[in-house]
Amino acid sequence: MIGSLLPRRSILLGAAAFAGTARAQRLVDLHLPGGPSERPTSAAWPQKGEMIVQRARPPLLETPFDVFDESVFTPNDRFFVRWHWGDIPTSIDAAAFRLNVHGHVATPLSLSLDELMKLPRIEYAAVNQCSGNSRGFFQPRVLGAQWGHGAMGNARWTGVRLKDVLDRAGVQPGTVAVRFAGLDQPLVPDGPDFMKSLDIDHARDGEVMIAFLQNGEPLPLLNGFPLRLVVPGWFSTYWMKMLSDIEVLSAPDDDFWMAKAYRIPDTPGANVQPGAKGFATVPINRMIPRSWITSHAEGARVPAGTPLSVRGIAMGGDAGVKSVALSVDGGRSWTDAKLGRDEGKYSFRRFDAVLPAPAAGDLTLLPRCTSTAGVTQSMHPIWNSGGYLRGQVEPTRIVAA
Ligand SMILES: Nc1nc2c(c(=O)[nH]1)N[C@H]1C(S)=C(S)[C@@H](COP(=O)(O)O)O[C@H]1N2
Ligand SMILES: [Mo]
Repeated sequence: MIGSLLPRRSILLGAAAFAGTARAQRLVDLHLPGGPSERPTSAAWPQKGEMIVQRARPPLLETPFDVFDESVFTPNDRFFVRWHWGDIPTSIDAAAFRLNVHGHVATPLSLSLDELMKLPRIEYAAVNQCSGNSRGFFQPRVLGAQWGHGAMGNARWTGVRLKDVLDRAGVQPGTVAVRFAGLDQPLVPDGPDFMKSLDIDHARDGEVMIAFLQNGEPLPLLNGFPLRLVVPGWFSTYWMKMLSDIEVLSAPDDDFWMAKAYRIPDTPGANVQPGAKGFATVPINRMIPRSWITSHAEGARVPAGTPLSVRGIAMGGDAGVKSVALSVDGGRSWTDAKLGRDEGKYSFRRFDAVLPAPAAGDLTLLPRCTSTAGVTQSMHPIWNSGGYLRGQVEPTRIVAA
């Protein structure tokens, strides 16, 4: 069984890559305001093509933005990578691997990959987006990885329902949440092990998936081989990689990663004034609509006097993409874009449009997505100290000449 689907053992990670000695290929300008904006790329990480190196240990690898122009599905070897702790297994024995389910259950489980794969399969496309995607654009700047827009990716995920696994263990009355942990470990003795939890109703909604395939292939090791949680519509912090432990809880999760980290202001749009204090916070949760031009990079030159073809990608967040409109006059007038194939509501969706011939001069392209839940991207930036939930209309400035 394992042999037909998953490699018996994941690829060994090169020590050189972990030490961050991988050679830079080029510098990419992320156009981040207010600080260093260029980052080196490297193709030396195991199972990865050219990636922007935000940090080497633990690896934080960003997808170069031109990758999003090629397909609505992000190839596994260009899919972004983010880990909190540097102690990541460099090799996993698929035959010996077990997924443990314990806590407030009738029957604790220790499932092999073979056993897990006997459960009914589900498959859907979903965007995996880091809570801090685009954090580098926050002004004033905030602490944390200064990501451009490439801490996201879209894949077709295949796996089993979390619900089916929980049902097998027999969740007991009085359960409130389910907590997930992976095989990675803190590097420092007192560091809090990375764990995240979902409310029991969410965990049992039949959509949350324990995935073993990403775009039809075993997960790359850096993206969580052999199993990861997929929580469609929700930020990636919940998408536990190398998922090895599921704990059913009869009391709310008061662990660091839910109670202290990854919290957003409980205000409209998670927006607060810089320096504001005394507001309530909640764990980060659903994503919101976003869209980007992919056909033209910042600063691109286009012919003046010729109709302008543009294309890009949009996501609805926790819903589908209803429409994308484009403006070249700062938002005074909008033209509807043509939407590409619908790959499911949690997927990226392609859009394109032909805009009237621009006169010579600077031009700002503004794409704006409205989700099927009726949420439209804002024209205004938000701010919070975590650098979370950016969702404003993203300008691409080009020059017609
Ligand atoms: N085990 C484990 N899972 C994890 C994390 C982690 O540090 N350890 N980071 C989370 C965060 S914050 C993000 S953004 C995503 C990144 O997923 P990717 O590396 O596959 O792109 O993994 C999530 N799952
Ligand atoms: Mo993240």
